[in-house]
Amino acid sequence: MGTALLYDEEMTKYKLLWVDPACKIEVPERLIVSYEALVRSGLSDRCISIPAREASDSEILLVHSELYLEAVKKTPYMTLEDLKEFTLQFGDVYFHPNIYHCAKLASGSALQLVDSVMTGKVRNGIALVRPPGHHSMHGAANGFCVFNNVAIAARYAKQKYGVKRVLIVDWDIHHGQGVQYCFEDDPSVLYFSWHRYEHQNFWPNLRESDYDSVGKESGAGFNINVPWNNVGMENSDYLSVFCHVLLPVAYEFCPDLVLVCAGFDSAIGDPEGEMCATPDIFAHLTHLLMNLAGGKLCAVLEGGYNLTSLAQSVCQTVQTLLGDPLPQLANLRGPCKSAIESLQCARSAHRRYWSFLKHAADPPMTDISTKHVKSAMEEEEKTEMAEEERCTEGKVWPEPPERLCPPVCSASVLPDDVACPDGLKRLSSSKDLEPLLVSKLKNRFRTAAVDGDGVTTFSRLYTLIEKLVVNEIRNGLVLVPDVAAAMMCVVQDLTSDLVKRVLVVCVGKEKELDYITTDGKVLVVQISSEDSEEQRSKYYIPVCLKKGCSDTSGFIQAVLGLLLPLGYEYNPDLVLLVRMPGSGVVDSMWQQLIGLLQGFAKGHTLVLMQVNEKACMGSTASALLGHPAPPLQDLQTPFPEDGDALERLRERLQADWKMLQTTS
Ligand code: X5A
Ligand code: ZN
Repeated sequence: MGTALLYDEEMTKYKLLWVDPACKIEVPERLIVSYEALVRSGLSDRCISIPAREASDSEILLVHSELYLEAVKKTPYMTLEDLKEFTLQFGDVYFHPNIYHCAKLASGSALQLVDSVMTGKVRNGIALVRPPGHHSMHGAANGFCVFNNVAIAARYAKQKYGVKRVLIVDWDIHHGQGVQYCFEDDPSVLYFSWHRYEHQNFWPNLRESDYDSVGKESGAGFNINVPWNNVGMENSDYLSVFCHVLLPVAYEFCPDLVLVCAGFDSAIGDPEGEMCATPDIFAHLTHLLMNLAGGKLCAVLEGGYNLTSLAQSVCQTVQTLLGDPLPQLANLRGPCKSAIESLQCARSAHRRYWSFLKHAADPPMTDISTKHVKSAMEEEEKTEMAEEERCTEGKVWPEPPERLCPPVCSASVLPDDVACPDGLKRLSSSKDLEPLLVSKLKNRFRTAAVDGDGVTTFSRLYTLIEKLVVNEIRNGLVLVPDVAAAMMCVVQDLTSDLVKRVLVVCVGKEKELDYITTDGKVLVVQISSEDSEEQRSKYYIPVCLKKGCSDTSGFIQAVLGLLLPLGYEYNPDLVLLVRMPGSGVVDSMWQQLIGLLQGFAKGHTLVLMQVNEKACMGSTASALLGHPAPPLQDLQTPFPEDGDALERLRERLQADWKMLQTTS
């Protein structure tokens, strides 16, 4: 199952034919540089190339009016003067004799992509198209857009494949008002958009782009706006909104298909967005959506006007769709004040519709929607920055680091009588452990456990860790007789010299965990039914669920709202995932967890399981190999006391972990 790439040079063959400062950034080179970057990096060769086609009239009419379609149909025959005149009735858009043809190809490309994903020809894919789509409306072109490619694709998927729920994630820096209008009263399509807003002072200056437009009638709750009231938003701001707003709702919604309005004007260097998130953020945004809908994700290009930033961002997105390891994001310091206000407002506007947001705090005291002028806080936050530094032409940023795939994706260390799951490489030989290490191990286990087989297992495990560290192997699955003991030994003996920071995720009960160091070399997050109130270390974080790990609703809430932000801020070099025997964690949840954790430490995850838990080896292996996790269906309403406790835990930890902030 691969990744589809849709591209047709024909869509580079229209351009602005007169002077219009508002439109001069929408150039054919946008598509050319994006595609060339994919070719140069070798990524396009790894994709399955799918031909574009024109969308038919009836497909365009799924979203647009007959009157509008008939009007656009005439544009290929218009004179320059007629085209200018025609253009004037719309906002920030231009027409060209070939744009109608390109617009049909753009929409048709999105539909070809949906077909490829829905028929199982590919797992996911991207369509590089011009003109973009998300601003165009029922009867109007707008914001460089002629037909609403993604909206048409959503209706098409519902009609042709009987898709019940579509999630549209619009990470373009402009509000896709066309998409919002199309699905406002439709609970089968959940639309999420963040956008530069500046209290309605930024184009398209709509009141209805604010966080309080939540959808109408039966669609109430299915439209999520996160307005950015400042420029200069960074990686931390974007990830915080994903962890604390989009993902909880997306998991509760449980889509059958994910469509992305993939605009890259939200990246650093873009003259429209003026934001500061780096191109590698799109690797993570993509990754965080790839375990929804069983991996069925279609990205369709929208904006992106800094050619360098655009090309890099497109490559990061495609490389992630292909399953390559994620780049590490260093120095995430939490969202800025203005971002916290925005996400707090969005959370509170939606808490009545989504049980996963039920415990969200009230909106901040000063209701940000009423302020159409910059607050003192916003003035202070960004104005001391020299205008020149904000000026995007002068912005520089390092090229995203190379994302090298280790020669081996997944390896296993197993007792000799246990069969190795398909696709995993079994480690069977290993060099002898240093005597010092052996004596340490023997000491730890005091007697029986570490002679004979024990030493062999641990020497193989040590070999595995060494190979993870030098990027020879991406991840591993280890079966041991005693997970609790093995965990202590991995953390305290095997990794201490090799790895700077280990994130330990412990699923289920284990008493001794709090003995683990508190010097920051290890961060432990434990999810269980055990209440250990007395624990207060920054690096030992017990999460208690009333019904334990078998409560998938509580579990996924903890993962999205706590574990992910903590992991991003901690930025581990290795993730150790420990499955305590009898934890009760549901298989699909377990796979989701493994999938999501692969966003950390360049995918270096080590899974420790007890030998008698062979039953879940297959699903563990599948997740480690990068197969999408099955959706978490029929989630129950979480226990209110668990939501409360999680919220309190987050509040308590906010002083130490800025990525947990959701209130100002
Ligand atoms: C698709 C897109 C932006 C239009 C900006 C007009 N459109 N000022 O990014
Ligand atoms: Zn845009």
